Amino acid sequence: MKAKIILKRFMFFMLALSLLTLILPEVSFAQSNGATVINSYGPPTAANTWEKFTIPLTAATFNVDDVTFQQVMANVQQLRIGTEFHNGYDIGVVDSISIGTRFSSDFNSGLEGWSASGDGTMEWIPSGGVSGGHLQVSDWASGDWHYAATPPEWSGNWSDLIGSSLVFYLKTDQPSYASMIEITSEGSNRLVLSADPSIVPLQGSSNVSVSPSPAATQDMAVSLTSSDTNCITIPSSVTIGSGQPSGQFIASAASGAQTDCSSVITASASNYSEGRLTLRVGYDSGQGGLVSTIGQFPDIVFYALACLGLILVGGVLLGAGIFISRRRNRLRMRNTAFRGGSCLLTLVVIGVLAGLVIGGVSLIAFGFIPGQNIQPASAVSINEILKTGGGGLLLTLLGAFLLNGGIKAIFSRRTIIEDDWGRLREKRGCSAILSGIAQAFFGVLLLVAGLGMIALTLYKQVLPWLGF
Ligand SMILES: [Ca+2]
Ligand SMILES: [Ca+2]
Repeated sequence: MKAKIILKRFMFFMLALSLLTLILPEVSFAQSNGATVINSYGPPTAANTWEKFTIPLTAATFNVDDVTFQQVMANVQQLRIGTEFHNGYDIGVVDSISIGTRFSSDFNSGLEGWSASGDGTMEWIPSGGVSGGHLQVSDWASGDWHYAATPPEWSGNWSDLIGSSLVFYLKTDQPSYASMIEITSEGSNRLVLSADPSIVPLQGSSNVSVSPSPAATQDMAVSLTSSDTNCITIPSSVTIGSGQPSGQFIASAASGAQTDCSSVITASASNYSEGRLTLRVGYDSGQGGLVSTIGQFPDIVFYALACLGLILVGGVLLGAGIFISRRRNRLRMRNTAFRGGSCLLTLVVIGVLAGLVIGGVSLIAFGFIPGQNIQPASAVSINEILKTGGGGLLLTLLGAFLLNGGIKAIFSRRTIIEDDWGRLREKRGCSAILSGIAQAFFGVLLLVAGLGMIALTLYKQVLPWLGF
């Protein structure tokens, strides 16, 4: 009898509980000021390949009833395109986004108000898109997913867009799993960062604006950080006056900043989610003339040209050496023992190369070549000095011996070579001169590399160590 009563009470309790779970979601839906609809999409079929996605803006696509979808579309706060497709570090890039015929972004001149959301940081990339520029979102911290979020100005009534499509091109380096498109009518307090110019000029600065969405109703303090102050420096905070649409601050390339370094600028304020923007230092913005021409060459091209110049100088010196040796040795060629010419020419070549290489590195170190500089090492280490300086010295010595041997072979038209079986053989005449030239060429290459390493060690490590 007693057991029957307990069972009855238990059933009543369970009924109440299930009624409650049915009602609760309705209650919470009524309390929150909107809803979020989600569509799963992707991943792209191949890594690092642009793929076009077309997402119909319909209740069916987002797997909700018509009423819910209409409610969300009538008051869109933001649309987020998921750019994360992998558990570890991954990068998503997006280009040519359109929503119906009402909104579109081609990112050919900047981020156009788009911002990173979740744990991403956004960067504007000026080329390599489906056409021209595009946006890039990369993992900044672990935890949340990362997204590209629509500009706050796009918020509003999207009812006319029901039935049209969201179209965009996307590429990821790690297509491991699906991501999502999310449309929400819930308020999202966020800080949107934008920079003008989008790439900070070397030795220059960009104007950065931070826009709170929604706008602040009272004076608002925004804290700012730069993830790499050796690259980009910013003030520690900016205050946005009440009712102001945005606050402005200057992001400057640090004095020793290298071309192509980047830093993540983070803006945070209470009750707003963090805004993040990756800023990169570009080439010199100098107006016309030599400065901008040199500045636009990537470093590798500049160094390749410098090396080519040095090799040409070496070649001319060798040619002169051959010419002189032919005249001088014409008479004493026949019965000369294998001892070659003097090492005077070798010393002259080493001297000229040392002058050119160390002089060139010094010009860069003292800032005479625009767009190029040598940064002193952040921490001087004896280990590093011994490694690069000693390595440079070894290469220089090896180069000197090779060069000397090569020049001697050219002078005497004789050289001793070792064949594949380890037998020593003497080469004479033209073939001796040819192998001499090859030997001297490699000698010059090693000398240039060795002297360059010594000079760089001097400017990067030894001088800062001595306190200059
Ligand atoms: Ca990831
Ligand atoms: Ca584009």
